[in-house]
Amino acid sequence: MAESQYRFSVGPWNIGRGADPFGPPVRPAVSFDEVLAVAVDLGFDGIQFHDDDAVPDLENLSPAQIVQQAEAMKRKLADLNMVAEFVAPRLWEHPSGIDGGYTSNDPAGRKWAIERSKRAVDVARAMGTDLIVLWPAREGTGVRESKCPIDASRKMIEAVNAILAADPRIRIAIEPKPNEPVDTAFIPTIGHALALGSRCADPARVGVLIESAHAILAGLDPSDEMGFALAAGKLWSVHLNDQNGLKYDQDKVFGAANLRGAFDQVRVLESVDYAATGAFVGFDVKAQRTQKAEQATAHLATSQAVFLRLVEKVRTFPVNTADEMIANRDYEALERLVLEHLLGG
Ligand code: GLO
Ligand code: MG
Repeated sequence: MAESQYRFSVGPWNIGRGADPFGPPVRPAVSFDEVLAVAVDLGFDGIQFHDDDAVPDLENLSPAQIVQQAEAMKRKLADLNMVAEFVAPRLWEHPSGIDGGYTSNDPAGRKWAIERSKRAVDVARAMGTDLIVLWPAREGTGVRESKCPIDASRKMIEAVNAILAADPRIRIAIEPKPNEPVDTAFIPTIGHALALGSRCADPARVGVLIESAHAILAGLDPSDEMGFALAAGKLWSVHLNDQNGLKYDQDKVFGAANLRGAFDQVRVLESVDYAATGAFVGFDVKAQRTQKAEQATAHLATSQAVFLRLVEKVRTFPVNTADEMIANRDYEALERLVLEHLLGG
């Protein structure tokens, strides 16, 4: 049975201000230093970064200045015994990325996206992480006929190849999501991400980050998605959270909508001793809009607590009894065993 200790990570965007498409922010901005203090308090070891979380305003800095600031950030983290887990080029907020980055119909937009991604590689290197996360946010369409899906696939591969070529040590974890902000994304699932990776110049350096909610939005089971990636040795990070069915991306507390589904995700991670691989357990969770500012980090503490409780549930699961039931094809008994175990019986 696995006994390894998990390392947790979080991104600054997980302490949000409560804005949604129907209302403005309801809480004051939280500085990066405050985010760090929360992460330290929770005993997290890693910070997930967008490139401009690490180096604000990087579009207006020279490559040398970017590296200098990223190195300063690395030192700041090291002083707190923390590290950067990954860097993700934030392509979806800048005007040049309005029609998508790598698959934009505008050649200047595509060029910008690749250049910006190379800067993210510089940031990652300077911060001592070899992991780039690509969430292909706007790589898709709102109007299906506006882009050619065959072309899009080719452009995605070209972009991934350009990023791989920027640094021979860099690894890329693709974080697929089927929709939002686009209607239909070109890389909607883990299967697509892995297939894309296998067609790149160096498939060994392309893996995936699985977000629970994104799998659910694609109508898939997050633990099975994880299993599929783990079988290929490609699960390089996770964004644990939850999602109540097919609606907007909710980023709920881990286990909040489907506790059994959360148990199954922890179970699949435990089955391969994921903690021992050194990979982080990352959360991508949002505080409710109704939450007061001074209580706006409870969702992180709860996600971590639920995760750790579920680790215990997995480690104390009566495996032998379950195996007998499986051998006897008595899956109804297995169903009861799982439910009773989760209920504390
Ligand atoms: C949004 C994504 C987003 C990414 C983050 C890292 O749905 O989950 O939060 O994980 O920007 O690239
Ligand atoms: Mg995510």
